[in-house]
Amino acid sequence: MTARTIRIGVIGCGFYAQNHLNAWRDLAADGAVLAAVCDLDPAKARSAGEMFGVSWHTDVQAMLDAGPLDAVDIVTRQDTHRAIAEAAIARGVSTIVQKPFAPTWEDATAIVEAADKAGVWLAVHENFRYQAPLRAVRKAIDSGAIGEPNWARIAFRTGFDVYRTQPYFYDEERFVIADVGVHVLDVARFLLGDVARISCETQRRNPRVKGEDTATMMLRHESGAVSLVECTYESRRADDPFPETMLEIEGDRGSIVVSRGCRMKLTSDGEASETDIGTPLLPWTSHPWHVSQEGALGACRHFLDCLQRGVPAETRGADNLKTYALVDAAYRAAAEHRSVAPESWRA
Ligand code: 89Y
Repeated sequence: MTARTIRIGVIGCGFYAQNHLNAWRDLAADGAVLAAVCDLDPAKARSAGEMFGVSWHTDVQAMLDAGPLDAVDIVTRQDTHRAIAEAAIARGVSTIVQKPFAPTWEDATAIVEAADKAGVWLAVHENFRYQAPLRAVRKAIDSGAIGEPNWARIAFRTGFDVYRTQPYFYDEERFVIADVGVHVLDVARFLLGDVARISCETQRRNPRVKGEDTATMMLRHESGAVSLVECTYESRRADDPFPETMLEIEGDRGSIVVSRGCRMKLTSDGEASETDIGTPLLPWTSHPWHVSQEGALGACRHFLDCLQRGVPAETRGADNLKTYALVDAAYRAAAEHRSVAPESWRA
């Protein structure tokens, strides 16, 4: 049976949106139809429209009016997410929202509630957990090779010049945890399960930025496992791993260590093996961004499959609120010098 086609409109045609556009095009054979693009900036909208051979718009309502669309993929800055998501949800259009979900908890929950009320499918484009290397780690854990994971260190440490392509970073009040910590915290949930409490120390090591550029967090998972979750844009090292996530996970039977270049060392009952868990470059990906670009494709592939089957995504709105609550809890923990239970202080 041929899979149902899903007509998608991409809203926001900026720097990172190019990856979503390429991903949807790559998924054409699986039933994705990139149907329209939209950006407030006519030059960006037109350029994406022409490049991908689809109609382009500068107004979201006009794009929705032109329809018909099954889904929108919102890849704009977070302060615009709520209004755009609500507009799509009001028309019953399935909605994918780029991370970070929204600037505030109130906005994020309002989007989830609007979708629930309207019975509309909603997902957050939280893409790290869909990267091939992190899927391979999850698979290794599921195989039972290391036993029950009970300790981990998950780190995104880089000195790569992220400000060149994302200059708004200089002015973010909530910076590295909200931007990339949100991914790493989601990975911690993905690999070790939900979190009972979190503590956090933040630093501003680069005087040119407004917010924190370094965070060192410690999590107690509901399973009893403990993890250290680190993120920084101020790590000066040769062989910078950007944008790979480095990790070490220990269980009662063994361990998993992922090092730069997507190398996974698996130790199981004293036997060690090493594998390459990366993937080859795609025609539209390049180093160093490849791992992240491939993760965006993995996320789109998962969303397409869920939309076709009519099932919720792993990173559905309600699930992503748990990651969002963890981000908020990290900021609160840092400000109040204590550990914070993400769910309870939200309750
Ligand atoms: O903004 C960040 C993200 O979400 O992934 C990589 C990034 O673009 C820079 O670290």
